[in-house]
Amino acid sequence: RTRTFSGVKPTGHLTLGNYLGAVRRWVEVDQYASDALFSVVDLHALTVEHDPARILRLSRQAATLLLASGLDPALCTVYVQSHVDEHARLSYLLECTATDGELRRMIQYKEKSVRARAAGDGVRLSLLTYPVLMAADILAYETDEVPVGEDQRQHVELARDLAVRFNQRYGHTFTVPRATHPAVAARVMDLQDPSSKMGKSHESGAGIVYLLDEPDVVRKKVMRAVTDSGSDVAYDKENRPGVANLLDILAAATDREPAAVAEEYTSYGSLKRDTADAVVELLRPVRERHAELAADPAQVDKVLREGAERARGMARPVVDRAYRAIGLLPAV
Ligand code: AQP
Repeated sequence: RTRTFSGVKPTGHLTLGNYLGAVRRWVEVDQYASDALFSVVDLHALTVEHDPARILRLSRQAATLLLASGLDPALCTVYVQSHVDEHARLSYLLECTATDGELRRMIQYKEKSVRARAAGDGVRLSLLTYPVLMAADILAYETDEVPVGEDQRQHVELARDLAVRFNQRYGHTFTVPRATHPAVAARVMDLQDPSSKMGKSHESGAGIVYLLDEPDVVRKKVMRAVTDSGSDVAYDKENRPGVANLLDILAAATDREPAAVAEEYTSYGSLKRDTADAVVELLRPVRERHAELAADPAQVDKVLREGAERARGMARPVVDRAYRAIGLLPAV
């Protein structure tokens, strides 16, 4: 069976981008079709200025939302990254495999380091090394497939490069993974700024639909989405990014093709109304289930405890093997 790994960072409330780009496929496809692990990757949330109490709250909320979205612990492994030491152990070996040049080339590093400097904060070293930790997340489980949004393509590419390099230098140790992306809505854009990704840690709350937004808030955000000049509806990502984003969202929410959806509309108003309705309906069961699960945190804790135990059992032999391969004296 194919092994699948993916994760979500508790840097903010989960968004429609996270859901359409990643979580929905984990729920509908990956947990059935593969041997899958899904993680709240909390160590990755420490790479920029953070508030400890907030990260703690958001980690619990993200785990609860993954279950509310439909991940079933009887089918897949759901856990928190920091509960499994193997990620950090392996990350160091991979730091000894990567070069600083290849990490400085990462687009996210370039963007976020500029932001951190502009805010007068130092750039944390972990912001540079974060893709290496992500490679460790993936390689520790002999992962074949990494279902992610388009924005993570470059990081999974690095994980592949490191796996190949390590195997060549020290003998076959890691499975070489590959990224998979959804056919539609692999990159959901900010409703207020269709040139930038809808990211949960971004400032513009008005352009971001959160999974836990009330229906009237979702409607307001979609109805106020920035559209392009012109008024006819056409699917043209380059010249009409705002409308194309709405078409992507509506198509993904209703399992259709964006270009076919475009043909059904002649005005932006009705496109926005239908998109808003589709998103409200898509998120309704997630919000309802979240409310139930949030009332029973002990149940979520149990899932995470058992998930971490299973994950540890899978990662430990792989990481031990890597320690031996790289030349470290085994502890007896
Ligand atoms: N806008 C998006 N469209 C499609 N997929 C997306 N993903 C994130 N945003 C979109 C995918 O969701 C999974 C988890 O994402 P994440 O937690 O790594 O990133 P984020 O929500 O983008 O969080 P941040 O903190 O705001 O990060 P940056 O600064 O990186 O944007 C991933 O599979 C991701 O591809």
